[in-house]
Amino acid sequence: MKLTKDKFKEDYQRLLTELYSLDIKDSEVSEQYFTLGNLIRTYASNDWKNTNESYLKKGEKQIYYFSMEFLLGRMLKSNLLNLDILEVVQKGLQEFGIHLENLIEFEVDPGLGNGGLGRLAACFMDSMATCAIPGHGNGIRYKYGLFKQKFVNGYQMEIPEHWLRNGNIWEVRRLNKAVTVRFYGNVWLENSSGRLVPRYENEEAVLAVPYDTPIIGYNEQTVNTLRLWSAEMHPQDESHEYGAFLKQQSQIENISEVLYPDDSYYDGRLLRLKQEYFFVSAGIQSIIRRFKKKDLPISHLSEEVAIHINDTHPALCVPELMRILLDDEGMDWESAWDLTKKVLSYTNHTIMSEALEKWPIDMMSTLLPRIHQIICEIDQRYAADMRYRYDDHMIERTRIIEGGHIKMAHLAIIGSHSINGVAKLHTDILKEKVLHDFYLIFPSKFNNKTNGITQRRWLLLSNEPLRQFIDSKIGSNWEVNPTDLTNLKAFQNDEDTLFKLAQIKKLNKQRFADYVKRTMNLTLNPDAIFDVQVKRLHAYKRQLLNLLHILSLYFKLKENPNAYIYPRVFIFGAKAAPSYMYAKQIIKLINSVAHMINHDHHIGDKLKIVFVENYSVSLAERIIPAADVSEQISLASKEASGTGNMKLMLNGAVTVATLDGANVEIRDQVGPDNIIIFGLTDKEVYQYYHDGSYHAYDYYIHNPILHRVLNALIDGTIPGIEIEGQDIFDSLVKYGDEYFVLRDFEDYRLAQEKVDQIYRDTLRWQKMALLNIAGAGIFSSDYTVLQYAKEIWDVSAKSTQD
Ligand code: TH1
Repeated sequence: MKLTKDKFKEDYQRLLTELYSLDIKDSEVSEQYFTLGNLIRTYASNDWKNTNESYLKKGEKQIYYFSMEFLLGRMLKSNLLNLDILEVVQKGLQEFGIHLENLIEFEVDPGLGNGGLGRLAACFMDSMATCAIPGHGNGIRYKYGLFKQKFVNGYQMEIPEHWLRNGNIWEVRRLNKAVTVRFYGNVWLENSSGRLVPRYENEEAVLAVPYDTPIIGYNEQTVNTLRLWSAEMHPQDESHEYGAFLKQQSQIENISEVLYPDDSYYDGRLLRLKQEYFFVSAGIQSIIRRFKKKDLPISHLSEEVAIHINDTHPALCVPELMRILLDDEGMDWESAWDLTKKVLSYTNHTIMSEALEKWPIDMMSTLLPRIHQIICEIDQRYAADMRYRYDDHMIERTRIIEGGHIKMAHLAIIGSHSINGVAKLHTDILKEKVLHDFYLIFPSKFNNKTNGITQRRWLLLSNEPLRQFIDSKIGSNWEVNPTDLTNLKAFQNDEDTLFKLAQIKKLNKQRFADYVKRTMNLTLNPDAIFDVQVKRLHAYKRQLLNLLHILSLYFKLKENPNAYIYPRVFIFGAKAAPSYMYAKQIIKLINSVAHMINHDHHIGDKLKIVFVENYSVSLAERIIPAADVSEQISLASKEASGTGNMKLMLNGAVTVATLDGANVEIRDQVGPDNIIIFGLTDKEVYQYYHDGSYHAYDYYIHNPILHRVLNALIDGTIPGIEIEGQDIFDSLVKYGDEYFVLRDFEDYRLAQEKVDQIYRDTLRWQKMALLNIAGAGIFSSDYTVLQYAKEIWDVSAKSTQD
């Protein structure tokens, strides 16, 4: 938008006085923050209104992205950037003596997601608005987001995060758009003029109230909507006796109270199923109501609406859309089924079996009796349809209801026209292994959409020095067309460029070091290699492999204080699900090793471990620009894609990686010389599963370095980990080492020696860094959503140039 500094100052001064009856000089950060937030909203409000109006036209197909999680991060700076007023506002505030940075830091980071899945949804929101795709989010307005992590004596403690305490400047409550969602009760079908219609009794009605957040595109016109639903007491119930009222109120509000803190894990609790149906039903009802404003027959729904299911958590979209088409719209089964499949599409994000949702039949039939009926019918018709084409085993393996459970992935696949994986390798594994049966039955439904990240948050906002530097080399067109970053390749042998790149990295490392000094009172050497592993704590991601290697360096230095190791700072950030004991033990272990090494005066600057508390989007924005090395070391085949890997390369980190998830595509982009690959391949892992020939114990016995390191877990070397050390030791040495940590250890150690060697040659290292930045453009989520739009949702992005 066009805004001059003087106009901004005038607006700001007036609004602050209007809101708080104060002069700027007497205002505090909170007042300054809320004033700016309010002002940004008014600046965006016309575009929001116009975007919404334009979307009501016939033929303007709307995309709805259904997700349990939207991990947006702070929004002040990104809204300023996307409105293209960041600089004007910064300067205007400066003249009032206000530092924009302080207002940015004042905002609470809303943690409405666990990790990659939720952050992907947030990147997609930003990219859809930027690419002028009519795409909206649909989710839950959790009162408590992901817990706040604290370390107490090295153990993770979880503290509730009441992110709404100071209010939320970005949302609009729209009570007039509320809908009713029904649970429990009895249902039966009655004949009414030749048609079976459901009759209900004793249901529990919940009011779903939407809160809308504008999603501002970086294109001067589009403002899309993220609609999050909050559960409230239904007005019809407010006449109850007071005690009963309070009890029921808290039961109902429970539905949108808290985000389940599990990443890549299924915890089959009733409340979770309630949450899933709650936002699915509310979302679809509001979509249908909006569609009806277009005055088209319901059979046109698939021309006007696409609904995307982010993992299986919203898979109840299948029976819920069927319910509405059958019961409310009076369609026949076949037409409703055709339409449902045309509207819905599904993304699979994991092959980990413990993450696959399967709900007990009884739970479903009690909580959602009508939905249960519809699922049964879908299942029976599926089995009947297949009977002539496939044998009984195939049908049993693929049907929705089996062994007393409803398999949500099967429901999503059967009920939609598209299923995609999130990286090439992941999609291939789905097709060839995990979902092979379905691939045989529905080959044309399967496709790949490699994940992406928004270059706006992950470079323009969080790494201004690098942004300016790139602009000075290749101009700024890469900001809207990120594959233009490949133009940086022209400078790969330019010494001046490479030294400047090294300087920028050092500046970012110094900034992060200052933060660590301030918050943890730990001094870091900015000339050390900053080696980063930030992601959820999960056994398959193998933070343990990283830690065992650190211990090997430590013992090397202990045994030979003159051993020349290039100084390193190992940076960890990770939350563990509160009920995931093994992951929490690993946190305790990392903290204990950190304590031991950081306090060993003989080690000094050569090794440091920083385990940041409460890893979050805002912390990622601080850490990633300061990374030299990106640790992407999951067991091959387990990490569906990864997206931190993309953020880190975009900021010039060199990846140490297994050939897993999108690491494979990163290697293809940068070439094998600019990434350090190690470890088993997915094929080798499957071979081990097949022949059962992996014996972790042999590696413990035969590799002396590994032997020494593993013994340290149980011989008292590391203070304070008696129980954890033994349990982790046993998991690796005695109980099979599920994720092949010992198998990959030696290869990883050698890969890390390579890092140490190459880093000594600044020009060589910075050339790798440069080529990583140059190759990262293809991983912009702008391209990813454009592919979804064209190949799955069947909508074209409007040109943003007019
Ligand atoms: C993650 C995947 O583990 C990760 O590899 C991928 O990059 C990311 O999704 C985005 O596609 C997943 N997060 C969850 C969270 C839950 C269940 C399954 C997955 S898979 C709750």
